[in-house]
Amino acid sequence: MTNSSAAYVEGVVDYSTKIPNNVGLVNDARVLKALEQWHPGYIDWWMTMGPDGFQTSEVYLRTAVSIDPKGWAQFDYVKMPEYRWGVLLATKDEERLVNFGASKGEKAWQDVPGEHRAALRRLIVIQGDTEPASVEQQRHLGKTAPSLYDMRNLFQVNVEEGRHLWAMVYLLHKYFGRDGREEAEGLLQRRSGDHDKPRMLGAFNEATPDWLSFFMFTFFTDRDGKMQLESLAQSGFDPLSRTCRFMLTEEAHHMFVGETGVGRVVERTCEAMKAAGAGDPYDIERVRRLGVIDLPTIQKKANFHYSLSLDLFGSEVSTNAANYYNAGLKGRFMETKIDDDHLLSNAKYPVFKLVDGQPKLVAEPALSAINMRLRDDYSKDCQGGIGRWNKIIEKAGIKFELKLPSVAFHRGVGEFAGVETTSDGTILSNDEWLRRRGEFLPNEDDGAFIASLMKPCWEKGKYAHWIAPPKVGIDNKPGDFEYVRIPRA
Ligand code: BYC
Ligand code: FE
Ligand code: FE
Repeated sequence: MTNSSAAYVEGVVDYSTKIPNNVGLVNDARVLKALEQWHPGYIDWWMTMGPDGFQTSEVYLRTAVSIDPKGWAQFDYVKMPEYRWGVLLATKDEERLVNFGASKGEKAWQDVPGEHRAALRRLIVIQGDTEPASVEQQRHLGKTAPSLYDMRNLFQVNVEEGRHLWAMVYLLHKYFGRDGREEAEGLLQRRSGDHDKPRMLGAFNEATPDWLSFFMFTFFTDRDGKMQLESLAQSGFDPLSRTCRFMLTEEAHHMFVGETGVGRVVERTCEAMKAAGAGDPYDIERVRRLGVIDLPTIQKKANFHYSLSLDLFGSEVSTNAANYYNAGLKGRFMETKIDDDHLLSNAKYPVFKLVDGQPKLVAEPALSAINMRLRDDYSKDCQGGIGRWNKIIEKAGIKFELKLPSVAFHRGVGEFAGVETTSDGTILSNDEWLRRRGEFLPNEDDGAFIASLMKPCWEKGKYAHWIAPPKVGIDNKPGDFEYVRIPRA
């Protein structure tokens, strides 16, 4: 046979190098070496900060053998530290253009334009920082998994978030030279929730203490990930666009885990209420005695994760966002499908602002309101899932509706960072907020109750009492499939 470099075919994942990839690393000695040197630090991070207690378990995981849909979903048992984390980009479109901003109409950039170097590096580093952060946040959850099916989904999400870190680190090594290398090191140094070297964005320093939080996180926060990746997928910097397009195919599974996870919790609660003839969703004590999570507490968890995730969109009115757009670096959701000039020179966009102490819509220059627009698209996307959860409740004949809280509620970033409100956006004094906070956000009791349910259920085909089994297995496996093989201690 010929040497491996001759065998490299665009689009096919090359497993001959230590780092599986479809970017021809075999012909790119400098970057291959840089990534090989970064690899041990990554594994060290995975062993110390990745899933605690399951590094020798065999997990039924999905990996990519090629980037077309068929070659992508290959399943097999792997020990997570042996997972082949790789660099996978969507196929290159030679005709692709910069589709918005001042450089609109130019050929998409295959290299980093000098004047946009700092901004691009910053966007890539922020994106990269969230990926390992989420793995750190979720590292203790395996121990309380409500089933082997759920445990496997957690680990699938974790290894893919690890791969997303690889995706950003590849861009840093390939396109940013020495400072790229330093940033890649930094991504392994920061730690979620650490006092001295925290992760960069707020929501990624919060705890994910239980499985309902995990499902809410993958529903709400991974969905911010989806929206941010969608807008970076529009980037005029083509390698970033291609990277994000492939990541989005993985992201879909993360949101599936979140939506069906919460849906199954809701379903189980409704079933138990019906079976016991406990029709009042607000009789929390009674519902909890059934060993399931009451709907008002599920609402509070949603309030918490939605509000934290809204903060990830930055300020409603942002010059950073305007600059990124104008520079052609970060576009709008579905940019190329929008029918306008893609320059936003005179356009306006309605922004929710605090006017005379009340939340009101105010027309702002659309260019400055890019974050707000993406956030609105995000809220619409969230609303879809909420509607599907409500269908489950309705079908059970229970009078309760889950809702997204007001965008003014519990905010740490932007227009509403300085005020406290009820979940429907009525402004509260500080005293009232302190007194009523527990009506809107999980309080200590709620946390303790949920924690009391978090007992491992690792028998094949069995599910913890508080969550319904899924409709279908992963990879169409039967109900009693052993998704994770845990070695006996
Ligand atoms: N926490 O102009 P502003 C994911 C800072 S999730 C702390 O309002 P901008 C995933 C900001 O940096 C997706 N600080 O905001 C999900 C700025 O600092 P400087 C992650 C914050 O820049 C689940 C200042 O406040 N990807 O992938 O327009 C599992 C004023 O900023 C926060 C991205 O975010 C915050 N929440 O927008 C795994 C994409 N928000 O300049 C993974 C890349 C803002 O004063 N990032 N600040 O020092 C971006 O596009 C933008 O940087 C942001 C902020 C949307 C984050
Ligand atoms: Fe990710
Ligand atoms: Fe994700």
